[in-house]
Amino acid sequence: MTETSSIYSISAGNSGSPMLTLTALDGARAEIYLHGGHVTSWVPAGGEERLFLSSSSAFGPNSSIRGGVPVIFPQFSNEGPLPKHGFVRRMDWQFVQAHPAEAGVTAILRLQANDESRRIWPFEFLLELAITLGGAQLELALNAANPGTQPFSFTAALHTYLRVADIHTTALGGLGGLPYLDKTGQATQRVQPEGDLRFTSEVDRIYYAATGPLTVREEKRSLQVTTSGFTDTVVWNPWAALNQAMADLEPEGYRRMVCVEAVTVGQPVILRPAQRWQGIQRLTA
Ligand code: TA6
Repeated sequence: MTETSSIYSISAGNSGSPMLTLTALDGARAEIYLHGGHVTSWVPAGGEERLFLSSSSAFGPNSSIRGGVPVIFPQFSNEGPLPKHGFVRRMDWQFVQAHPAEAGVTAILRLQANDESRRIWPFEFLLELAITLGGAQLELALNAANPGTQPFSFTAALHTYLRVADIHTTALGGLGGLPYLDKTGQATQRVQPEGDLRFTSEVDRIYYAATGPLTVREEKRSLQVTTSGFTDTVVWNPWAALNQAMADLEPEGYRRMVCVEAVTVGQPVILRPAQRWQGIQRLTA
């Protein structure tokens, strides 16, 4: 299974699952499982790991990886009749190519409609994930196309798990004063007071029509999150009780993660035959 060039290699990752390693000339590095088209590690040039990956995560067929950047399509969460967060995070994507880019290095992964997807969702789709890294930045561009003859509508997300040293001393800037749907308990519409979001209990929020820029501030470092194409932002931390109930989230894992998600859920996208859509999330350390 090993395939190598100076900028990428494909080898056996956890549970023997095929894993692409991308390395830019400046040393920036990412690991991506073909299962789910799932980025699980990102280390900026001269920096340290910026993504959270649960040490209790499953990696096998039909499972979804807990951490990194799950690709959510064609349904965000339980907002529709399909399995929660859709199905592409559980499917094996195809590695198309990796090449040098102005910003460093880009890899392209692809997933298209197949017998299994048609049993769940009877539409023809083509997804491409372009992963570009170099310097202090990771850019993930999710491209969806409709090569079929029927229109379809979808919601989608890059469900990014950021690694933090301690959630108790982490703050998220860029959402102050905005309305959000609080999904902890009974879904309730609320407004965040001005200022940073701090974490003291479970957080599960959809900020509709909110796209940042956002800043994750920690005691010793910060990270900027920008998007284009996506319309909404979701912030999630399960906190202690839910963490305990999740077999694939390592003990106390909630302390070391926060999900800052680029999402399109408020207004589903309608793709007619031959139309394309693109959503991008950029992380800058
Ligand atoms: O995006 C936030 C969310 O929908 C939360 O409600 C929480 O359930 C999380 O995603 C994880 O979902 P998962 O299906 O991966 O356990």
